[in-house]
Amino acid sequence: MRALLSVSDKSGIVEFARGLEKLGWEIISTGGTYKALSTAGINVIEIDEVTKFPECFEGRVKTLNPYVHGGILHKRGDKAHVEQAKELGVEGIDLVCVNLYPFKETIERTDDFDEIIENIDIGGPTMVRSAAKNFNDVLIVTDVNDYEEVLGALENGRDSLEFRRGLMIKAFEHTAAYDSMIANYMNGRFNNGFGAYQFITGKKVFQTRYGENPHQDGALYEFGSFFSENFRQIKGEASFNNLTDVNGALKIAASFGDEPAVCIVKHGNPCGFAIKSTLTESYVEALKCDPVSAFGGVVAVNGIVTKEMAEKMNEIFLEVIIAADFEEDAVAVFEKKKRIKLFSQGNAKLLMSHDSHDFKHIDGGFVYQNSDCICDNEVHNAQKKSKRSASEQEMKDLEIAWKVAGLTKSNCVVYVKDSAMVAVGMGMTSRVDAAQCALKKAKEMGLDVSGAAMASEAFFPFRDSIDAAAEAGVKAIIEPGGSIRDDEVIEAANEHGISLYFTTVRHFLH
Ligand code: 93A
Repeated sequence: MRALLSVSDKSGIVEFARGLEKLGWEIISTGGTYKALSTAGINVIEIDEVTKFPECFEGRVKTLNPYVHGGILHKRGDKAHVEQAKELGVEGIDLVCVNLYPFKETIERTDDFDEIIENIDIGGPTMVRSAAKNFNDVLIVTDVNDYEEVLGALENGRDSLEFRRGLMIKAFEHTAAYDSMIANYMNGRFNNGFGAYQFITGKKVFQTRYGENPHQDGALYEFGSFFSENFRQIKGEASFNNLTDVNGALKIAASFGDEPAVCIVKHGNPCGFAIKSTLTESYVEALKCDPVSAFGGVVAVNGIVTKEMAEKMNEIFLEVIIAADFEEDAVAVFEKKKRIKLFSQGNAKLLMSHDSHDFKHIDGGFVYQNSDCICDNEVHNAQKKSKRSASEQEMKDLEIAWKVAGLTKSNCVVYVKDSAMVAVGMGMTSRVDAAQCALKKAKEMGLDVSGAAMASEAFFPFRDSIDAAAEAGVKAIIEPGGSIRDDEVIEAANEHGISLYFTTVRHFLH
């Protein structure tokens, strides 16, 4: 049996080759891999001995050769193939171990286009695809973390068809991800970043128990390594719905830099948010907005959960807490609660991946766009349209309301008072319904909205929402502006003595 080892990432390769050698395998390698293995005292055949052709064009052509690809691709169970291989002097290659030129590391390190081009691997993916296609007869190893398992399988005769099929799928996922990364980079460099190739592939992180409903299958995929690096399941297993809710909560809680922000989400939308002087206080205030909805909700904490905070959170049933991290004795607080799930990012503050692309599945395809960003300066640069100016605290509240509104399902209206959300109406088919529904709920919760700031993620088409807000005592409003009835809206604000600001930016979220 012969193995071809050609790897850029050489970690673990010596041990893997040694293991293969022990099992009686012959080893063939390309230049750098050959050097690493022979230096370690392993018996290796250099690639040009097989190709009968020198590595050439500065290494661009090393393994692109019929002795290599014929050796991998011919069907061992097909008499004609075997005879032809014999005639042509093509010897079988039964295991291919390849990892590709480090394209990702290169684009992260440099803008030098020549260097980037040289780090597009051609021969590597070709071998991976050949071996994966012929998985019936050939093992294809593309992951450094699989070396031990592969050796174990070979040793114990467990390299079954099923095992090889698993390696084959991984191999095609690997080359697909590699090529989409290149396409994505080129789109970024030459096409203003606009291109959907990034979404063609993703890497499976884990299977969820089921999808949105128990009769659906589900899994988490990542484009890069965001979840592998920043998502730790401290207690419990993340479900499909947990992951989408965590996404909604995280985005809001991570939108205010290092501030001790806490966001409570239910079914993807916020039902509590606050930034107070400590995380515990923020949680307590956030919960007041809608404790009924918060029951079984998902809480994102922009910082580290302490024991004190955990005890507070443990007073009601929460389904998920996602935090930058947990202190050890904070985790212990939840030990006895069976159903609560704790996820952390292992950091000091919450992290977002900040994808520059966004897409949504529609039956038969997907719609694709650049990601929305609710920028800090949208509030700071907002145009004052009313006679009255917002106070410093109202300005802070407007900023919170504006950001939360931009990350909440349209139509939405958000009311914030003293840095805590006091009312929210979202996902409504009319804006005035969103505004009034929020107020109705605040009343039910016994919350006083007077003196609050209010934001709408898209313009108010009529003055009715302003009148309703005034009646509830709202003192400052922020919205994009741009309605043909803006004058009416401004007039209403002035009549009621409300400060009104236009951002000129709309943040629909459907
Ligand atoms: O330059 S290539 O696109 N052309 C080839 O024929 C080829 N064969 C293997 N890249 C090629 N490789 C890649 O070389 C492998 O995918 C691997 O990443 C790397 C290993 O080179 P070395 O053993 O010289 O370090």
